[in-house]
Amino acid sequence: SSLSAGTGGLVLYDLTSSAPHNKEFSPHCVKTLMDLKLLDVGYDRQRLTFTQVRTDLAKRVGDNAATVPTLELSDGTHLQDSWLIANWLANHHPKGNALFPFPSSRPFAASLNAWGRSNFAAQLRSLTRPPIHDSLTGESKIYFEQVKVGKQKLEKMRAMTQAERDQQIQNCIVALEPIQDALAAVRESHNASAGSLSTVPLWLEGDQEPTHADFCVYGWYVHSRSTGPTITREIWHALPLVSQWVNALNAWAGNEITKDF
Ligand SMILES: N[C@@H](CCC(=O)N[C@@H](CS)C(=O)NCC(=O)O)C(=O)O
Repeated sequence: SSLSAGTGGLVLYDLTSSAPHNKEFSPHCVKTLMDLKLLDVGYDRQRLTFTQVRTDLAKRVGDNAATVPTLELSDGTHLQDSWLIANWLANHHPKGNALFPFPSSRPFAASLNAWGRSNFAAQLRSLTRPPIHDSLTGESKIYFEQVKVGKQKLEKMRAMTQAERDQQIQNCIVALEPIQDALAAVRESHNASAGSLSTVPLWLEGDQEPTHADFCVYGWYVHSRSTGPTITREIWHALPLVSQWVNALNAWAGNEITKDF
């Protein structure tokens, strides 16, 4: 991979479940993994459990509230937060513009981040938390149950009926409708201007390559994968353009990234 002067010697601190699963399930870390792939930046990837984030990483960055993704720069400073990292890469990498190629790219990606947190995640949460808890071990499992979610809430999620689960799945599909609409709009404007013979755009901003906007949504797809293949398929392959987009991004991400989902 091509290292430029500004982006050499990077360390990415990323979240994982405990060995032997080593699952990638953090919606925010996925954005950074994909940003770095788009720019073909080399880095040392340090995959941490919740407990390691709360102890080792917090100590390293000198912040008890440390979160991942955290990017450590070659001068030892740290960028915590996927949005800050994306903007730093955009400003410091020679091809950084690819993350936010248009004047509308930052507001668009920011709106997708808000959609993820306040809209999609609210519907998905009760489906992902029990299986994520299952994939953890030791201190991380206890932390997730008692501090992050709460024992009673987790038990309530586990006790959901099939009908309640199906309702949550339907709510997730409804929450994905604006994404389907955005993909449809990109195609429409492509067909209006470029004609039907040129390649149909696959990505949310209609460009040749995916952009940070795509990664903001893809992070939630990866997070959904913790529910297992059946629920993932029900949610993400219900709407045809979203389904195509997911398949295209999985292929683009490649096995090195997708093997951990
Ligand atoms: N604003 C942050 C959110 C990061 C975040 O919430 N990270 C979670 C993992 S997805 C975390 O580090 N959690 C550690 C903990 O809960 O102790 C971003 O987008 O980077």
